[in-house]
Amino acid sequence: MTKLKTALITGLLLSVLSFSTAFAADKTVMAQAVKFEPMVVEISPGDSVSWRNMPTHNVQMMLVPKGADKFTTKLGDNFSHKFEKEGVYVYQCDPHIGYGMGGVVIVGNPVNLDALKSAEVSGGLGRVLDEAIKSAEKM
Ligand SMILES: [Cu+2]
Repeated sequence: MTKLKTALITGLLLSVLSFSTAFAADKTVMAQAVKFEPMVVEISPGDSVSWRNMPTHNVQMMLVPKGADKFTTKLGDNFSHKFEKEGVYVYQCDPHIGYGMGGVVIVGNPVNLDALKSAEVSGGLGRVLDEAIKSAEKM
């Protein structure tokens, strides 16, 4: 390969890389009363979600794809998280899950849909899970 070709290809690769980094998206979820708005967000691997307006709320990941981080945020804290692993994430707000306050993050393809369908949860989280399955099946 000539030096020119190598340089051209290297330049192309670098611009593709910086393009994808520059356009990594950040979606915002707002806590409103006892709901997350929007309840379901769809992102690509490498994108982030920011939870805002969280004075009396938190996020606890309840169902996540295999190998993904099951994190819990501190009550009252705004929070951002970068999602790397593909799949459906189902979370709840601990104080308000009785009212069905929870949400769903779908990262790339819903690779863990079967696991979600066989998950045994009820009550508020069960309603959030139903929404997660419904959204994932539409993809
Ligand atoms: Cu809450």
